[in-house]
Amino acid sequence: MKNPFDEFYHVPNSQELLDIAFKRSMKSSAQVSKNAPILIKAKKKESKRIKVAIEEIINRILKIIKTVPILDELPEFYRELADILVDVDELKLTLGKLNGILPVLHKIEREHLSKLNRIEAPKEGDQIRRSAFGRVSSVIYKQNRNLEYLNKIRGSLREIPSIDYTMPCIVVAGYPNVGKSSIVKNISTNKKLEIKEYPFTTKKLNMGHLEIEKRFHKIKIQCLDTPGILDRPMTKRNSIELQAILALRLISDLILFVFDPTPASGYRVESQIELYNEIRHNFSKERQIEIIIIFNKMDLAKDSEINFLKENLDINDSQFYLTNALTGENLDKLIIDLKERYRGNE
Ligand SMILES: Nc1nc2c(ncn2[C@@H]2O[C@H](COP(=O)(O)OP(=O)(O)OP(=O)(O)O)[C@@H](O)[C@H]2O)c(=O)[nH]1
Ligand SMILES: [Mg+2]
Repeated sequence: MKNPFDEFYHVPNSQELLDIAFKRSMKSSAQVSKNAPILIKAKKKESKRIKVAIEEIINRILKIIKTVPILDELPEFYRELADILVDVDELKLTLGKLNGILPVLHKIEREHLSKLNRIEAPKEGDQIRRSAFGRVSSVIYKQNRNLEYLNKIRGSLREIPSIDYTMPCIVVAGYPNVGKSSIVKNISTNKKLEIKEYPFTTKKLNMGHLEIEKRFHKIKIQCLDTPGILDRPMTKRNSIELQAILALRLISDLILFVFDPTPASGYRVESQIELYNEIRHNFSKERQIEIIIIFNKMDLAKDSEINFLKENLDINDSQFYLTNALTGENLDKLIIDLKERYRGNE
């Protein structure tokens, strides 16, 4: 499913909104016969300007409200992710406030059009239009914080990856700085992933794809890079970690758990093991989702460090991949394994 926030377009601030509306309004021309009296011409011209400006603003506000999906109707993954990324109550309140000014704008329009009807000199028409624009501006300026808030959260909601529920999804998880993004970059089509020597480089979910050739057709597998997770209680986890937890909980078909056996990541191996056990118990066992274990940074890892992990996880050499995500060493074996799993019995 395409990211439901994909069509949440740029939200203009108050000034932009007013500029657009007033510009359109002043360009508008009323249909009035050349020979009509000047007073009639003035009335028609100004009433058209008022109508165009207010209509433009109302339409734009309605469009903003409509492009934000109704959160309660979204699939669980998107709904919960939106909940992590933004304050959903504040979002609803903001949309409500914007909706609330629509009747006010209609009222300003009605009042000024009726005043225009009663003018006795053409120059009064200009004054009434100015007064209408003044009232509209003051209503819209008061919405500036709401408009800017919407535009701000739009940034993070639009970055949510599109998930195809009909395709398998491998979720790559582990402690920060262990090489998750380096692995996804190496094995998938997503070559844009940011890789840095410090933890929490990845702050959001990023999708990549792997293509698998079946006998008669190709299938695509999704491969999701996630932010690092620390071994700590769920209530202490921040919104960056929670995105990874959510992906594990709701969209993983297979988990690649990445360990850094060396001190390079800056985190203790014992803590990584604790996290692995939590994920195994909470997100894999019940749903019978398999975990593939990766010991990354093999170029740095000492035998003693690898053995320590093996012993503590109680696994043998055939139960993990020893990889170097920078050179790709042994990742080819991992890809073959993944392809075997998804190729199934052709
Ligand atoms: N020597 C060595 N360095 C590696 C290897 N894999 C990754 N690195 C380095 O480890 C650092 C972290 O790599 P990332 O791929 O950003 O790690 P990550 O797990 O995605 O990190 P976060 O997004 O911060 O959680 C970078 O400096 C990488 O160059 C490896 O196999 N060997
Ligand atoms: Mg990363």
